[in-house]
Order: sequence, then structure tokens, then C-alpha cells
Amino acid sequence: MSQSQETLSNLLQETRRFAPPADLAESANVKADAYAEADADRPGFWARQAERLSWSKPWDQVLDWSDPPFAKWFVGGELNVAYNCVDRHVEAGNGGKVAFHWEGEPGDTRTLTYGDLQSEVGKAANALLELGVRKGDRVAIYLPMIPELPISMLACARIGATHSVVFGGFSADALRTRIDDAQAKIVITSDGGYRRGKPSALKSTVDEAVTGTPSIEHVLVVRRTGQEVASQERDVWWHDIVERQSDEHAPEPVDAEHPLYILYTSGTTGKPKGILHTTGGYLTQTAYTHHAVFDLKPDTDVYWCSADIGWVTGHSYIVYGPLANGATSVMYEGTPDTPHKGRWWEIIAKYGVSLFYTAPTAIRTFMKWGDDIPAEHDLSSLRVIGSVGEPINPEAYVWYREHIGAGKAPVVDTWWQTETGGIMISPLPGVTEGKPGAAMRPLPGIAADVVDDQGEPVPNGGGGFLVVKEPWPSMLRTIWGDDERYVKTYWSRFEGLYFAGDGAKKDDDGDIWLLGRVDDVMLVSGHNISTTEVESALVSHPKVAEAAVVGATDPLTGQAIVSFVIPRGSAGGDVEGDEFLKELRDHVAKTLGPIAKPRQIMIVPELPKTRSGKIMRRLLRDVAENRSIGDVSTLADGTVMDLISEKLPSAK
Ligand code: 6R9
Repeated sequence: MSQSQETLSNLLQETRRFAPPADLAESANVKADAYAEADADRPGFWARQAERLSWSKPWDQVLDWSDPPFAKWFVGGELNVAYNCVDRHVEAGNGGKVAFHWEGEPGDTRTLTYGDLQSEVGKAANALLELGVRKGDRVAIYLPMIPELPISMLACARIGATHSVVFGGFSADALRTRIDDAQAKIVITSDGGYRRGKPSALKSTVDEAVTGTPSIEHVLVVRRTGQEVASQERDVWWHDIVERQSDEHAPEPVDAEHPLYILYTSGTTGKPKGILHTTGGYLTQTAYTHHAVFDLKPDTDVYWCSADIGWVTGHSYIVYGPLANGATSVMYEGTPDTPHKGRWWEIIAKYGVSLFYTAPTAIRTFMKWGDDIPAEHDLSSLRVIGSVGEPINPEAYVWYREHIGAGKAPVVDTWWQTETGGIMISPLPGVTEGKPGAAMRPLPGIAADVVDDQGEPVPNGGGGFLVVKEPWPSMLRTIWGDDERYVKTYWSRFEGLYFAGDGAKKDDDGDIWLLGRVDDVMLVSGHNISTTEVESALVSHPKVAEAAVVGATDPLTGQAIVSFVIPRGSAGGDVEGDEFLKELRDHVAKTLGPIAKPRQIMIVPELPKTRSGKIMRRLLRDVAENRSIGDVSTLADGTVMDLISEKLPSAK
């Protein structure tokens, strides 16, 4: 094993442990023996998981890896995703079962049973056919979190069209680039949606985007807010065309490797990458992981993933995984603080949500708002609570477990990516003794590891790069239209290994801790220091709610640590003065060692984040290095950088 060069620091010590509740362990869907079962025969294990689905034609070969890194799973098999997510549950007598309890931001609600979903999806599929969409065509979807969004996705899957969902918050430019790259034939949108108590416009953005996208033949428009929209010749109202269709449509079986969807990830530089997911392997892994990680009992659980469907988390864990498993889910349109900061907890109490999935950014926001808000609501139905999107700081994990999970619900910290399609590294709630801040170990059937810069596995206690060593069913198949970039981006850093772009470490037990994107790692006086560890040290101070850390060029140390801190709502006293800043710097030094002490700490009201809640450190680096601020087009809230700059007179 080569440890020729230090790859990442390994500074954080965390000794708290949380065993699974006895009753959950006893009745868990997946028990400890699954790891050995999968290790003994990985393809055989995934073939058994694929049996959860209904295939119209069985596969001849589980995995074809004869042309790496281009994988084919369930070769020769045929199935239809919409049939698997909807019809088969109706045929099994569950047509009256609720698929979605939908909650609009203004307080309107809709309940969709599996039977309702079948007729809505059938009608939408027939409407798409009438509009000339055919198997293999691409459909762009630019909708708010309303039922027509999953209905549209399933209608595409039903006829074999490939969808490309674009976040409702993205600009006309971003939408245009994505439509163009995929050569989408139609775009499905709405007049607008509700966010923060106000109707926001979507249709006008689409109108702007599709000037200059010759591939678009029609714009299909759902009426949600009733606001005025300019009408164009290519427009068709959803209520005109969809409502008059027959609700019967025979789902079209497609090849296991048929393209199900494209989802664009922005990355830090360059043109967005169209991540391509296909049919059989994708649905197998999303269904299995949802069953295993959330311990879903479809007859009794109510599941809620608070993500936006425009993010991969919504694709895999609001739409495909839960519906394939016949789950009853909650879907919510709006923001967590409309009309009040307890809205989410009110929804959990109202529907008796038992399985909940959210992101660290949301958890840290609730910590900032104060413990008293969730305490006003009955959250006793919750039994498993999940986290995704960023490393969860140990303090945020403990707060989540304590204040949302009543000190008993296991926290499942799930590591995965748009590219991986489904969860890869996570605790199993009935098996794993959880450690705050650790994603723990690869799920059964997944071969992930941490390697050094030579691609050799690091020993326990070592740090390096997260890789996946064997193909997995829901892996991306390529970057849409650019096989070469697929190979170069993911399979060239280490021979034969998938490089995820994340730093990670293995603790003394061999459990995995994520340390942030390798592009964000700081090099201070010759030491590689992870942003995650310094941020977690800051968040462990009782007066800190959120922190972001970047490396800024420094004449003495190469890079120096610059931190941006949001104080907790409850933090009294002077949280701006030099004394407090010194207290924080000393706290980091004490927690991680003097090498990790920030050169500078700035108190800020907000942090720049993407729509999926990831901190955009690149913009903070611009601030820290006194540069003009770069591209802000994927920010959730474009005004945040102004707020930060105003606060820091030197940063312009
Ligand atoms: C699902 C999703 C992927 C990147 C990934 C990593 C970060 C996601 C994480 C996590 C630590 C976790 N990430 N989950 N880091 N712990 N549990 O987020 O997909 O938007 O493509 O982002 O997010 O850096 O590489 P995507």
C-alpha cells in the first residue's frame, strides 16, 4: 500500500455512537447478513433485487461489462417503468391506496391514489402521443412541485420518451442550454408556482428560453396559479389536451437499457453534463435502496422526501424508488417557512409521516431557527430520518436525532450523486450503530472504497479519494452525447475505478466519512485540510448555526483558512465582536489542532447555496480573495451575494 503522500487530513474525533432501536432491528427489511450475501455474488445479489420489479421479458445476462466503462445491466430484459410504478399496484388490488398526499404551499391539497395516478398518467401519455412525441424523443419538464410533475415523468416513461427535468428556479439561459443539448421536442411547464407565499412565473421564462431552440415543437402548459400568461402559437394548455384523452394507455415495454432520463449537473466549470440514466438497473437500485435504507413497510409507513424533484434526490426518492415500492408519500410544493417556520413539522404531524428524508442545509436552518419550533408539533410518528446532499456535521446529526427523531429514530446519512442514480453508502437503520457525521459503509452490492493518490486502498485511519470499484445497476451510462467526456471525467483519474470527486477517510473501524469535494480541499502549510472538518468544528460551537470554509491564497502558508459563519438564533451577546471571533478560532484549534485555525472569520447573514442546498464555496473564495464574484446563475437566491458583500465592505 502506498502512503507516499498525505492525501487528506484526518483531524476530527467523534466518539458518540447510536445503536438501532431493538424493535426496528428485530423487524428490519434488511439485516446484517445482506452484506455477506452480496459479497459472495454481486451480480446474483442484484438479479434477486431486480425480481422486485415486473419484467415483460426476462433478461439473458445480469451484467455486461465487456466494454468498460460502458455498462449494460439486465441485458435483453424488457419492462416499463410506469407500469412498475403504477399499474401493477392497481392490478394487485391497491388502486385505492394513496400514492401522494400533495400539499400546496397556500394550503390547498390533492390526494392521488394509485388508481388516480394510473388514469392521470394514461391521459398524459395519450396527450404526449397526440402532440407527436414518440419513443426515444426527449421531453423537457420545467414545473413546480405539483402533481403534474411526477405525472409528466411517468407519462414519458410510459411511452418510452426520455425526460429532462429542469429546476423551476433556473434561468431562461440555463433552460435553453439544456433543451438544446438534449434536442427536446416539447417542454412541459406551468403558468407559475407558489414560493414564499407568492406566485412566481415560469411560463415567461420558457417563452424566453424557446426563442432559439428550434427543436421545440410545443409548449404544454399546466394552469397552477391562474396568473396571466402571454400565449404563443406553439402553446397547448394541459387542461385542454390532457383532460379530453382516454385514461387508458397500454404501457410500452422497453429494453432494460432504454434511456429513462437525462438530468443535468452543473459541476463547477464548463457546460452542464447531461447525466444519462436507463431503465432496468436504475429502477432496481432505487427500489432496493429505498426499501433497505428507509426500511419501508408499504402498508403502514408514510414517507416524505422534502427535496425538489428537479434534483436527483427527487427523481430517485420521490418518484421512482417509492412508487416502485408502492409507498404512500407526502409531496409538498413550497418553502419550509411559509406561512410559518413550523410548516414542515405541521405536515409531518398532519399525515403521520414515519420516514423522512431531507438535507443538512435544512437541518442547520432549523437549528438556527430554534429548538422550540419543532417542539410545538407531534413528531412521534417518525421512525427513520435521512440526510443527503452534503456531509452532515456531527452537531447537526445529533440535533436532528434529538429534536426531530425524539432521540430514538436512526439517522441515515446517505452518500450518493446524480451520477450514481441511487444511494451508495449509508447506514442500514436496523443494523448499523450510527456515528454522527459518518455515512458508514457501502450498501450491500456496492463496492466503494477510499484510495490514495496512486489508487491503492488506504488502511483504516487513512484519508484519500472516494472511488467505486465495480459497476452498479443505477450508474450513469454516459454523458448525453459525449462518451469521451464521460470516460475522462469519471474513469481516468484512477485506472479501472470510478472517481466520484469527493474526499473521504476511513476511521479505525473502516467506516467511511465524507470530507467534501476534492476541488474544495485546502492546502495549508503543506497539509491537506478538508473544508467539512473545519465547518463541523465551527458548527460544534454552541453559538454557531452554519459555517462555510474556503482556502484563500496566503503569502505565508500557501492557502489560509477563511470561514463564513452564521450565528444561531439563540446566541445571545456580542456575536460580531473580536472576542467572539477569537473564541471561535480557539475552539477550532482546540477541536482539530492549531493547523486548522482559521486566519479569518466573517459573520454573515446567509450563505450562497444551490437549489439543492449545497454551499457554493467557489463564490466565497471570490470574496475571500477580493475578486469580483463569478457566475451566480445556479444560486437558489441570487441576492445572497449582495447581502454578504454589503456586510463585508472589503469584498466587492
Ligand atoms: C444526491 C446528491 C453529489 C455530491 C457528492 C457529495 C455531496 C451528497 C452526501 C454528500 C457527504 C452525503 N453529497 N450526499 N456528501 N455526505 N451524505 O446530492 O447528488 O446533487 O449530484 O451531488 O453531493 O459531494 O459528490 P448531487
